[in-house]
Amino acid sequence: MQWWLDAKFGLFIHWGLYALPAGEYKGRKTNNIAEWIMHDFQIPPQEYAQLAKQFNPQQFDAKAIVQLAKKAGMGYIVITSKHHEGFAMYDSACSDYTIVKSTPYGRDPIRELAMACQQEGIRLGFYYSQAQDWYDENGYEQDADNEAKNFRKYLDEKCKPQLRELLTQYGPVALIWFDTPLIMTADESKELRDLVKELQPDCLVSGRIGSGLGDYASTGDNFIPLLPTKKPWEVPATLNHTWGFNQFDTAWKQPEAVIRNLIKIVSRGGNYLLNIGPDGSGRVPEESCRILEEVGEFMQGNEESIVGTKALPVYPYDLGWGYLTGRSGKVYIHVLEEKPMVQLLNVCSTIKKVYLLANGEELAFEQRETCEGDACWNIWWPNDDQEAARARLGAAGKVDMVICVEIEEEEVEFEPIDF
Ligand code: JFZ
Repeated sequence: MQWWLDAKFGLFIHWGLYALPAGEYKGRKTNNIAEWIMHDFQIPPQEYAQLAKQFNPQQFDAKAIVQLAKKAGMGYIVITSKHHEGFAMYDSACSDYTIVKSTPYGRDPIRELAMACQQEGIRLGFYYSQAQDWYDENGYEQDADNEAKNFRKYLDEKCKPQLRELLTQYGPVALIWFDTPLIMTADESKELRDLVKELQPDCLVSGRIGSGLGDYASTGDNFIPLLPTKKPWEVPATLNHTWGFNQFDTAWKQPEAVIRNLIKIVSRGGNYLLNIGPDGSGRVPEESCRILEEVGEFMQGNEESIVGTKALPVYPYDLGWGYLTGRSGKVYIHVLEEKPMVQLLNVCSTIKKVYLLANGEELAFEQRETCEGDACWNIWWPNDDQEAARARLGAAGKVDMVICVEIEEEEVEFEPIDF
């Protein structure tokens, strides 16, 4: 799974029939995430299924989405192949409830995305709601009477056959993003994991397969672990509140907040899986595009400090003004605030060279002991003028000024605090 560890940044796509009501059904607005509208308003399956007749997302442009992800510096894409609503967003032979068979659109957007990803050299994974299926009478539903269902039948007749399709019809699949296992047993989760690995041994399995059987863990939306974890982890996150498109949700995160999150997550060794929700016409909300484009401007000059980095040993201080990332022989100091100069205490590695990552400008440095006898790095901006240095970095320095410190040693070493 080295590719996944190196990628650090991915694009999540939540897209399904829920993009049509987009947060409002029969005059009623939902307060919850838009892809839950069928459950939240208890819309009967046959009624909800009528949405398919209006689904004709002519604006969906797989190539443009892949390019958006690439420009933002993302290394993989994960798209909903079937969310809890039960509707297959791909050409599935084992159900009639699919975008190809039951909509006027009649095309397979996932095939188009898979082809675009292959052309652009970006990995593609599929979200698949393995336990919840609100359309299938034997699929689980949160807060419903699940014990009465014949889940075995659903597993054998829908879930496993559909997974088999996804893993045999679209070329190499990077990962299956399972979700909300609810009361699935460990054996059932294991059965799905085994099926994935049998069909594509290199395909990763997300943590929400249940019973700790994932190759990595997913946290809750924007929950970032404070301390190192046993398993690799990823933070799935939205750009506003909802995953699926909600016409009323305008609480967009600022690009600066997204960039800060990315750095914080990567500095702690995690991945950031950032979501877009195309609307009912297939269009990606303009705000989402704008945010991702700005993240791309940061990544343009600073990608080396994000992609392919690994978590450093835990630095003993909370810097407040920034974060550290690194790779063999290099430490990247991410400076997010105004600072006359940059000082790091308790770092003992030997400096070779210090420069601004995005333009290569060298910075003066000093390696010494403080009056207290602590190892210390001091680094100065050219002419002691951070603002002028920031201006020379252009868009790459707007939020974060990344200082690259080349060191003699492979691994940076921090002195523990001993007082
Ligand atoms: C789930 C889905 O129900 C939701 O629609 C969306 O697909 C999201 C990515 O995943 O919601 C969850 C599931 C688990 C947590 C948070 C949201 N969690 O563990 O904190």
